[in-house]
Amino acid sequence: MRRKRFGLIPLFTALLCLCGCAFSSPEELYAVPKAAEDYRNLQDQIDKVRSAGAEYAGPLFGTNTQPVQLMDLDGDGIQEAIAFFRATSADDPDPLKIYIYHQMEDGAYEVWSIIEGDAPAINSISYEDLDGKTGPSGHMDKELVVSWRLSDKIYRLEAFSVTGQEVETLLPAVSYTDYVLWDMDKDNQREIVMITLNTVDSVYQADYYDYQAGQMVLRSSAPLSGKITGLASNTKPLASYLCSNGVAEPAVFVTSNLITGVITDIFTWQNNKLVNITLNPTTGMSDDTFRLNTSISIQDINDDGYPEVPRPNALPTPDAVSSLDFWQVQWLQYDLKGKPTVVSTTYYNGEDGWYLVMPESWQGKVALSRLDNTGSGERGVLFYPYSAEQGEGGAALRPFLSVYKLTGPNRKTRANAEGRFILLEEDDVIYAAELHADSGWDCGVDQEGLKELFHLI
Ligand SMILES: [Ca+2]
Ligand SMILES: [Ca+2]
Ligand SMILES: [Ca+2]
Repeated sequence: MRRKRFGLIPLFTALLCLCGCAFSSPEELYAVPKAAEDYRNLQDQIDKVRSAGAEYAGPLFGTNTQPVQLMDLDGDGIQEAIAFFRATSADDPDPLKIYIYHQMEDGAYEVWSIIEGDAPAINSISYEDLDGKTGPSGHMDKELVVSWRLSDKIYRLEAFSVTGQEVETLLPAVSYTDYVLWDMDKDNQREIVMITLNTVDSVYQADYYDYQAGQMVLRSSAPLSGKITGLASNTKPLASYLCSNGVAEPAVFVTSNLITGVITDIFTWQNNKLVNITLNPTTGMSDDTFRLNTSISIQDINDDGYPEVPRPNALPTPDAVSSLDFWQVQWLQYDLKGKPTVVSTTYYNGEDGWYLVMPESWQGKVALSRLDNTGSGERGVLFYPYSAEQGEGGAALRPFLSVYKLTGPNRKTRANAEGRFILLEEDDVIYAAELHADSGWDCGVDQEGLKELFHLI
């Protein structure tokens, strides 16, 4: 067996007890429930490690968090078992152990190799074919992409290839803030796009690592927007596509915090370079994507498979020219050159979980206010005709539309109150509306039209 040691500066000598819960059933421990005999065979091997002084220490985050996982790493059609341990002895310089077990023909398991790490915990693990190789039976092999967690802000990414008992390091441990695996260059194989925010050395960039001759090689880097303070906590880097001249182009959307709002950088692979397509070279910022409102996230608002970047603008209320309570959102798609196109404009009500597509004729001509009666389970938004020229007090006295979110036992009665009609009904919520003929403004939308414009978030 070959041991692969993962060396780190011994900054973190104290072991954090991050995985103290007691596991009870095999289902909690194993990625895939196994036949009783296989389970016993594997358990025999695992018990040896545990009784020699180790505890389970599965990855903390991501989709693969079980302390025992099954994956065909060498592409021979037989799943290996990957088990995660932490040595209980404080003297062990590499307390984290990733055991890779191979199942033999008689069903018994043997240890193929052990990957060791000097970190308090494993943050996450991914299995990905990075090298494009296939195994003995023609199955795709899988590499291990391990994120070692040194602290709650410091991670290191390392990638390993497992061929039989041989473990090779494809990517030596690199500090990073977040990463995605995505096929950026359209060769049907994913690369690593690593995001690094290092405020100490002022490094804010995305790095593109691609497989070349046995290594993941840093082929290109591109800057993130300057002045960012960290990645947005409610929007993870998103690996997806943008639409350029009708063609789907791989792209990574990275949303970061600024002191006053959020900003999105969009990265694509063009002419053998990683490009931040939204970055304004003059300001060093993706200015066009900046937004004050941090709660409205990138999403595929029009269901066409491409994510849209929100551009929220505060809407007027009857009392104020602008308030931060009501937002009209333009949803933008960017092409490869970073040119935006508005694909939809909505009033977005994150609080009540719905949005309304704003007809062209309403834009700049609507003010909003709230009419909530939380005691009776009624949350309402009123739409008023509004004239920007008049500014303050430019809203009419009477609304032309009310939209209600109704909850509570008598919601059905309230939804059917005179003048109201139902937009959408769920188990314990009814969304209803009322068009007011006495507002003096023809909004150009009838009941059926409004139902089409109304959507849940
Ligand atoms: Ca295998
Ligand atoms: Ca690729
Ligand atoms: Ca879309």
